[in-house]
Amino acid sequence: EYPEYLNAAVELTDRMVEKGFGDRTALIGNGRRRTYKELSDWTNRLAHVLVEDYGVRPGNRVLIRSANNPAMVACWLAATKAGAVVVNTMPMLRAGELTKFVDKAQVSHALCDTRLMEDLVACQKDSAFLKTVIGFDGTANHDAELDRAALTKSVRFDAVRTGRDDVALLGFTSGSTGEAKATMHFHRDLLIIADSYAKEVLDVTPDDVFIGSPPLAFTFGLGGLAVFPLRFGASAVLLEQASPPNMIEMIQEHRATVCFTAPTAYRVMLRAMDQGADLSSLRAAVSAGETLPAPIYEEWREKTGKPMLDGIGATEMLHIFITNRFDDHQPGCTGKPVAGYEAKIVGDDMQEVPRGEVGRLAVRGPTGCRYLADPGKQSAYVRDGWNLTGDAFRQDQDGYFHFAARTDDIILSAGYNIAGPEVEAALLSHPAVQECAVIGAPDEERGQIVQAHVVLAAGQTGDMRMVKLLQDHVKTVIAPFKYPRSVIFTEALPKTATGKIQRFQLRAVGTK
Ligand code: 3SK
Repeated sequence: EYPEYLNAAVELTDRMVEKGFGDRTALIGNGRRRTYKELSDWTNRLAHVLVEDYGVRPGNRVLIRSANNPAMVACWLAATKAGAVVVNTMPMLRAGELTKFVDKAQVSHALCDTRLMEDLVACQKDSAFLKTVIGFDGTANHDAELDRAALTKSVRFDAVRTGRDDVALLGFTSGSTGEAKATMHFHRDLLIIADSYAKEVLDVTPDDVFIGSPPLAFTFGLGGLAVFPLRFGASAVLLEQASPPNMIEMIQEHRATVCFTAPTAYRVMLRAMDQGADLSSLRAAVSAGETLPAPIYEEWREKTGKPMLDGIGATEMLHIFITNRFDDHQPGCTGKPVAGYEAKIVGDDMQEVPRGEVGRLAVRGPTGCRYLADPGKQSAYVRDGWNLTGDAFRQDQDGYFHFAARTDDIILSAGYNIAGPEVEAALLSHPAVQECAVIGAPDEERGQIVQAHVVLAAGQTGDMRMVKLLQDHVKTVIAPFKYPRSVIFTEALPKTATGKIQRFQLRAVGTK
């Protein structure tokens, strides 16, 4: 359906102006609003600078280092217009981590918010690849090298005539193992995720105002906070500090209609509603990145009268591929595949398992995994044309998909297969538990035992009485053999910068 030559950034900016959206607000951030016309002009000027002043050529890998703000979106679009392959990165990455990305992607140019230069300059020092680092003003006051140069350039730019199947984006993922892998995505992929998920499931209109917490460096954030709004003439509120209290304030200020965030933030929003916060403008609350506990789904529905849209995505697939719908949703269920995608549950032999049985989730559709320079990982992820996402699911008799665990979160204890997230959900249904992560810890007798790492709610004490209380509670909620034989109280759980719990870190501690 997409033309042979296609530049995704042109479709999201200049084309929107052509379609009559020029005067509508595209981006809100750092105290300013930018219309589609302003965004189109801004990105064209920046693209001129990249090509004429810094020699960016089609296919060059360009790294962007920034928090979520309109300037980061403008840099991403400008580099894409120039035919570069963009690597978006989060501000919290340190020099060592940046070096891994730069080396793996062979990054030649980096665009960096001037407030975040130090680690990038340290990374550039010894790099065989990164030759040019250009500062931009993340606050968009045009007070940095890139911005000053842009002021002298034309607002017209002939974007590079990229093919629809040319790589536009490298999405880095550390998955559940912590090892950095780069996934390649084409120009057309960036539009497909909007034309499938955002259109079919969210039914986005130009009146929508998007908001959320995931970094633009994470494809969940890039889709939800940039591609989806810009594809349909809607607006995006970009928050450098996306803490739940700030998000709550901004939802109210901008009457946001679509929110992308993780369950923990929704939990804080529910408490804020108890204190009088007005989140009634939200028509869509998208939850992904972590399993949505049924109690949060239920309470959201009770308080707002609307469902929370739980979905599963993967950086390898670019965005969400199985989801609930506004008119078709259940607690503890991820729903059905997004239009254009198919999913099935298979065993290790790739044969479909009977309905109701837990197995490996296999998915295929218009986007899919292409690892950069990693044939071993590629052939493990894509088998017989199906993407194996590393998730264990079951499909019920009516075709709905239910998450069981990450494949490596299945605990094998005394011959039983126990899904860690099921034990987590049981623990979370106890009011004393604020957050928890369940892993398999090595055990001589049972092979593994269920071990819970628990952050208690304020005012609770982590003593033996609490251990017994939680163990007994789990035994009343799920089959008693699944109870955590070991309970460890902790102040905080290890998480990725995108908020995913790093269970592999807890496992590593357990084996030391
Ligand atoms: O859950 C995820 O990991 C994810 C990754 C990329 C895009 C979307 C999602 C939900």
